Amino acid sequence: MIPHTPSETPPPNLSALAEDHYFSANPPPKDLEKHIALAKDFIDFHAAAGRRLVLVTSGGTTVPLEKQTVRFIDNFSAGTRGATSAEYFLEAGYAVLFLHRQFSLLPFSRHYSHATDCFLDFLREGPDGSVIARDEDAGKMLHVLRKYREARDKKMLLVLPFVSISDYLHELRSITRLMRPLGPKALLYLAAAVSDFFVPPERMSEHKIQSTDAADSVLQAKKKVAAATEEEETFDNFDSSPKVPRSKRLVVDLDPVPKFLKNLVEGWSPEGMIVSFKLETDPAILVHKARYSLDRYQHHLVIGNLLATRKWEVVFVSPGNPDKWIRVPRNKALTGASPSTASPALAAETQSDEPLDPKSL
Ligand code: 9Z3
Repeated sequence: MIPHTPSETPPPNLSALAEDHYFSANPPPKDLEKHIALAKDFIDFHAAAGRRLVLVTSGGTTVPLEKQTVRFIDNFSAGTRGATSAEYFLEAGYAVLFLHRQFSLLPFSRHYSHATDCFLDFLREGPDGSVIARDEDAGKMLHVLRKYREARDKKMLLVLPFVSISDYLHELRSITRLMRPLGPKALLYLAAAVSDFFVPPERMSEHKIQSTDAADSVLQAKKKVAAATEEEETFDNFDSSPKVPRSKRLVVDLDPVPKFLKNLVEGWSPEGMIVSFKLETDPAILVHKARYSLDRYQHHLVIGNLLATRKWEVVFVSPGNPDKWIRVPRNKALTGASPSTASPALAAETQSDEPLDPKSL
């Protein structure tokens, strides 16, 4: 979710003070310490081998409306870009730390987890009651299985989940700080669809937001009297249903998520190579917004994409270079292709017309 601010007034960067405030006001995910320990082992192991390591972020972040969360705001991202790119990075020799939205697509299993590609459709019953791959699918399945096993057995892939925007930011900050000793061998590939708005904890309801006043007598006897007399008769023309009293509506008031990219570039990972993604829906502003982001945060590459065409075209925007569009034939995009050694394309979902070498990024 990326807002277009018509005035182009930059939202405030997250100063060190604001950073401390954000991370102390928004509680960390309950598994953060466990994730940090796993990430540290993984990073140390690959640092000792002198290997390049990429942090791939993938999938959407939720915006909880309640502390004990029943409802949340979400976005469209399935994690296809992140999961696909992770396979290409592995193919190119990178160790991959895959920070993804819980239950979004994962490298390798993504080939068999869409509703249209359910793994059960690829299996059949053998004569002896065993379960085997269908003949027509066995070749590709074996290829994916071997790649998956190789990554797992060589400890090349660490998969860590997040759910909410604050989980994501806590995880991102902790992991990128751990990656600092890798210096330029650390690559950050930020493909997660990160919410720009959130409900700050001081305005977040502890319990499920109520849609009726049925519980008022138990919970808020006094408040109920005030609400009934004052609010139930309050109407406004805020939207197209002015006949609904305000007390019966859910009006969601969101704050901007502090811009963390500056802190990441300057503080959390000053030597790492940083690739961010910019998503827009309006083609007229995509490149401008990507360039604006690059100028503002001074990192290495912004990959721009449009919601409608993201599966087959992206634009690379990098300092001192002309914009570079990478396109794959539409009918080849997202066919579930696995990377081949010949084509370690990074940003596109399948092989690009102009394969890119990650070393050249
Ligand atoms: C992207 O633009 C990704 O390419 C997509 C991938 C989310 C479109 P799918 O998961 O989609 O394959 O369905 N990510 C957006 C990254 C983002 O939100 N960037 C923020 C920003 O530009 C923070 S770095 O402000």
